[in-house]
Amino acid sequence: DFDWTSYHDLDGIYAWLDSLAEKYPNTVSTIVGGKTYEGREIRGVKVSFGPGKKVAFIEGGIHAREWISPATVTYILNEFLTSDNATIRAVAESRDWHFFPSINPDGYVYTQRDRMWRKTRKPYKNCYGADPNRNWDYYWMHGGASSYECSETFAGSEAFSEIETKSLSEYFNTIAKDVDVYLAFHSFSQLILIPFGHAGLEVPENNDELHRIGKAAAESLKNRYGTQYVVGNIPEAIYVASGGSADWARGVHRHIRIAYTFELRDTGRHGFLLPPEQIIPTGEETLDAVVRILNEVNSS
Ligand code: 0X9
Ligand code: ZN
Repeated sequence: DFDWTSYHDLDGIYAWLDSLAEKYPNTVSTIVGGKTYEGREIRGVKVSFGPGKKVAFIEGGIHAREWISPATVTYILNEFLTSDNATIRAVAESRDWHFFPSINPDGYVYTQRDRMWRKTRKPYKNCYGADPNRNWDYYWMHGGASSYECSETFAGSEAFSEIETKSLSEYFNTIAKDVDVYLAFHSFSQLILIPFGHAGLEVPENNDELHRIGKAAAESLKNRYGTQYVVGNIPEAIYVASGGSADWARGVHRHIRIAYTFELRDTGRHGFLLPPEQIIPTGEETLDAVVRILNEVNSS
């Protein structure tokens, strides 16, 4: 049975998504957002409590080894469906939601054999895979990305060279006009990252708003267990990194004003190998942050 006391493999996550569509047929439908080099589907769910809502898009697992990301995304999805907390309910029902817990499925499957795998699994000359968070077509290869295929930050042979990012971006383009919030979940470092990541220090037109809401989210997150997050634009808070998914969403679809990339627990003690005992507390505090972001957006 699906729970948040251990990490689940891709089949387990996909079976759980199917079970949600069965259990909540009026609210949840499964969606295919794209496909992978090895022929898998990038699967997700659409959650809709009624017509006429803006869409919030949530992605996890773009980096295969960051297991807390799919676990947290599924945790939040489950709470939106089951919580009877009035604040959570109001936020859940304020949007349609697209949840994609694991958008690099080939990589995630491969981490069952090679736990520290990060990239996709398409073969290149001397090595496998591109960094799918360097492969999106917005300022592609404009800093913090490598053209060497064996690098962990290999940007791919061109923008959208990876079928995962290309197909998911095409899916996204079909819903983009209704999207107003984009959230990407990674680990680790406890950061709330604001676009943009490419060299040159471009900031969004609503940079101040993104800082204000990001800080409010970090405060709500901290209120649960004292976990401290740093909020900032990508180059200052972490490093220059171009071709990221949230940058593409915010940069290409300029009406999507709210875009963040979370780096979840921890700050390095366990790193990518975050113990499963921390899934639920991470899920709870991250839900607090997401609820705060939506509450801020909905009231401004
Ligand atoms: O390097 C990355 O892709 C992210 N850090 S991680 O340790 N999870 O690999 C940071 C992403 C920065 N975000 C964007 N450029 N959008
Ligand atoms: Zn990552």
